[in-house]
Amino acid sequence: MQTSNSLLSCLPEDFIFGVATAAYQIEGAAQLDGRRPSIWDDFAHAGGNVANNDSGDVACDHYHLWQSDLDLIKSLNMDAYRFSFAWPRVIPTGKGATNEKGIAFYDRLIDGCLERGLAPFATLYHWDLPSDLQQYGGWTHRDTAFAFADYAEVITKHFGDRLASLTTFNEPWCSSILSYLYGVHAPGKKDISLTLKCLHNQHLGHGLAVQRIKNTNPDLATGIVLNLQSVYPATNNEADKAAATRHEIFHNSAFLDPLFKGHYPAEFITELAHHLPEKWEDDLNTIHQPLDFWGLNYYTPIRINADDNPNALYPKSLAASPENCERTDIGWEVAADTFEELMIKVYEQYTLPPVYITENGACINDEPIDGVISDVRRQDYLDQHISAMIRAHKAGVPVRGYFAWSLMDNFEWAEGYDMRFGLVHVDYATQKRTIKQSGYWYAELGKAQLARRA
Ligand code: IFM
Repeated sequence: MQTSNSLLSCLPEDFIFGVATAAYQIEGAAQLDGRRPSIWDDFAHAGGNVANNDSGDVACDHYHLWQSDLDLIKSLNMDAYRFSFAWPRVIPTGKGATNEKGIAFYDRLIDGCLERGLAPFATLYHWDLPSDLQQYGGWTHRDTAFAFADYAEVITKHFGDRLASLTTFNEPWCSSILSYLYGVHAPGKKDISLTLKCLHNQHLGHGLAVQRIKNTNPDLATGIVLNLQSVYPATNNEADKAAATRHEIFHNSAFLDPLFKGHYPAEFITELAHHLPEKWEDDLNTIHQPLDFWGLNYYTPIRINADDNPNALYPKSLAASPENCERTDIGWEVAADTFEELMIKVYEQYTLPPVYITENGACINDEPIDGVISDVRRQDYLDQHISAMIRAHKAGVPVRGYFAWSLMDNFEWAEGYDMRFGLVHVDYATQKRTIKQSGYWYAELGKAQLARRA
């Protein structure tokens, strides 16, 4: 197997490498300088929703340590930094008045990126909906889509000329299906009807926001980040194959089709249209906006069995748990070939703009031994997946950049702080950062790419 470093010359010289984070996972300072609560503050504080009842109250204290964190990114030889704005820090009640201190924080952060030669790739929504909007139904209420578009305009007006790109949503699958159907993420509901309303209103919010961003700053590269599932039937039997197809429709096409084709999949409509908001058809043109790029977040494949429970909901699929496969410490299967296959397949099926791999990484919970973190399994994971991405590029996929998830260990949502995805270890008691072996390895890759441009 070729290593990613030996394959680097297959990429264009302007291909970028970066690291990614998200506001609620790293910033902390949750009650400081005018920030009001988000649904994640409420979900975490409610108790019983997050491992150890952890919360993002302090997280990595990046709100105060942002300068040394940006220095760290620079020391890893990165081209770019992907982060998200916290909506409740910028517009604390979700709509209306902006918060100058919150805006000043992102001014410092973005200027700090630019001073260090790091391209700022920003996300508007990485799941921290202002709680004041949730009181009125949050994403299940149509007004939230319009509040989101106003927020997009505020961000674009103030920061747009300094950003390398702006994406609307990070992984809308998580903020709709995982949050409203499986109840694993905030606000922790289990209701198919609310799920479909939330999913559609997020699509609408995306379309409205893209229009506002482009009206405000036509030059700002605009996109959306999807965590597409790479779906395989668990066996060769016909029922499992059919279930895998249904699963793909529900979990991938319900996002890709409206965004990139301007309609929902036919089977999805037959099965579920009665749960969509009234007059959903009228929104399709707004949802289907031209984009400059899209982002793909990829971690693991999913193997599917048919769910033969007569009461099972569409898509009547169950995730299988394959035996004897390599897994990361969060239990996710490692299979880099599936990443390459997904990238190629999605470009065969859709007419898409260029893609950035906006997240990819491994949960490996290795701790320091004598100050050294030898996270060999993360290094291997990254090497295999970057190699797979380069093979997809060679096969014609227009991939423009790769962001490792994550810069540093952080608040891993319902898993709290137990699960570590960082290239940099965080000691949460002291906030000490220690670059892991995988971080040094990734820094060498970044250095080799920089050297190609010298
Ligand atoms: O930590 C998350 C991130 O916020 C979104 N994508 C997946 C990561 C790992 O679970």
